Amino acid sequence: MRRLNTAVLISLALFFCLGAAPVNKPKTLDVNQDGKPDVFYHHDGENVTRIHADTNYDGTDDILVHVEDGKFKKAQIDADHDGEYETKIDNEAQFKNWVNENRPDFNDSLGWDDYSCKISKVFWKPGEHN
Ligand SMILES: [Ca+2]
Ligand SMILES: [Ca+2]
Ligand SMILES: [Ca+2]
Repeated sequence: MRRLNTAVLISLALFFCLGAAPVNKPKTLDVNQDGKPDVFYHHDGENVTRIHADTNYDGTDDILVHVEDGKFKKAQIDADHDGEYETKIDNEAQFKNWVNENRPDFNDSLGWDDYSCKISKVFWKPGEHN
């Protein structure tokens, strides 16, 4: 059984290394404009599927947002930055409030009203590059 699992894992690893995964490179956003991306938007070419962000700019992700079918599913937050996601929020409005209260810098990049936007609309907001 263990050997079988190993074989499956190796095949999966090869599969991802050789092709499939890099097709849709995550879009990134540099919130504090220090030249390093702080928010990563994974997408399937159309919808955002997952977002992770480093909201205290220490180089380690501390917010993970799961999006399913263009809708907010849940967020995991490492509010004390110890590497463990100890806070879970599965309510969209609640997450928005949390971001607004705790990470206002990220209101525009995380606290979205609508996750169902097509990827192109999400990234080229009015007033930004086109
Ligand atoms: Ca940055
Ligand atoms: Ca961080
Ligand atoms: Ca933590």
